[in-house]
Amino acid sequence: MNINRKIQTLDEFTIQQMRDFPNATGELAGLLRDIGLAAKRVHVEVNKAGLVDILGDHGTTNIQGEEVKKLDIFANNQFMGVLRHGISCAGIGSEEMDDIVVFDDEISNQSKYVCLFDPLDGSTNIDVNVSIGTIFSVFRRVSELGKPATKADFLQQGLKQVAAGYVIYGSSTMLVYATRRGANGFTLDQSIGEFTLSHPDIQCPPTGKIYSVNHGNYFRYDEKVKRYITACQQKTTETGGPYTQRYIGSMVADVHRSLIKGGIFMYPGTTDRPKGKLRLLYECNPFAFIMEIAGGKATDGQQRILEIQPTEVHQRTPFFVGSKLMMEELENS
Ligand code: P6P
Repeated sequence: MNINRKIQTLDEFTIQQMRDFPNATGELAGLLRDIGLAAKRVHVEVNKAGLVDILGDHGTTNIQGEEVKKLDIFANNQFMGVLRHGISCAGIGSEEMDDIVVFDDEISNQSKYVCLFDPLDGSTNIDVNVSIGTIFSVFRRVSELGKPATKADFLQQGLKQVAAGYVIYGSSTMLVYATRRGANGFTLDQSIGEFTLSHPDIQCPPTGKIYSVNHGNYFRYDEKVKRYITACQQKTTETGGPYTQRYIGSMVADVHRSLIKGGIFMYPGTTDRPKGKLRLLYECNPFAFIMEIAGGKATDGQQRILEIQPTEVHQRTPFFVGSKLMMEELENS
C-alpha cells in the first residue's frame, strides 16, 4: 500500500536514512533526534523571551570573556542534558564551557560520538529580537569505546565530521543538518510539534548577489579582503556586481541566507585580531562542512577550513564561506 508520506518529520527522515543503511546502528539517527528535541525546548524559550524574565544578562562571563545571557545558559543545559541522558554521545564541548565535558558513565563511554556546540550563537541579538541560532558538530570518537572520551576526540580536522548542523530561531524555526549523504532542512511545524522536511537536498547556488561583512572593521582588513569588498561594490566582479551588502550580525542568519540564496559571508582577521572572532570547532567547522556538502566553499583565507588541525577547543579562525564562484573571486582578488 503506497502510504502518502509527503510530510516527513525529522524522526521519520533519520529512521528512513537508517533503513537505507541496514548495518547502521541508529546511534547517529538517535543523536540527531536528541538534538531536535533540545532545539524544540530552546525554541519555546526563545519565542517567549520577551514575556518572561529570561532575557538579559546572567551576570556572569564565559571563557570568551563575553557577557553570558540567561538564554545562553538555558540552551547549553538543554543540549547537554539530552545528550548526557541519551545513548549516542560520550561528551561535549561548548562555547559556554571552559573545557570539554566527558560524561564518563557506563552507557556514554560505549557511545560512538562526541558533539561540539555553540548553544545560542548571536546572543547579543536576543534583546532586540533578531534571529539567533544553535550550531553543532558531530565526530566519531578516535578513543577506545568503553572508556571515557578524550580531548583528541574533539580536536579532529573538520573533514572528519560525520554530521554538522544548525538551528535558526527566526521567522520560523529551522533545523538544517548535513551528513556525507547531503544537506537537508526541517521547519518546525508547531501544530504537531515536529521538525518537518521543508528543504530537501540543499544546494548552495554557485553564485549570488549578496556579500556579508562587518564594514566597521574595513580599515583593519588586509589588502586582499579590501580589494574584494571594493570589487563587490563595483561592476568588476566576474559574476556581475555590484552586489548588495547584508550583515545581520548573527552568523547563523547570515550564513543560512548565503546557503539558501547564494552569497558570501566573511569574518576576516584584522590588524588587532589576526585570527578574527569566530570559533573553529563549533562555529566555522560545522558551517564549512554543510556548505561544502551543498556545493559551496569555506576557507580561512589560505586553506580549507575543514583541513585545519585544531590544537584547542576555543581557537578562533578567520572565516570566508559561500557560493563557489564568489569564493573563487575572493581567492583571486
Ligand atoms: P561583529 C555574534 O556575537 C557572533 O558571534 C556571530 O554570530 C556574528 O557573525 C559575529 O559575532 C558578529 O560580530 O564583530 O561583527 O559584531
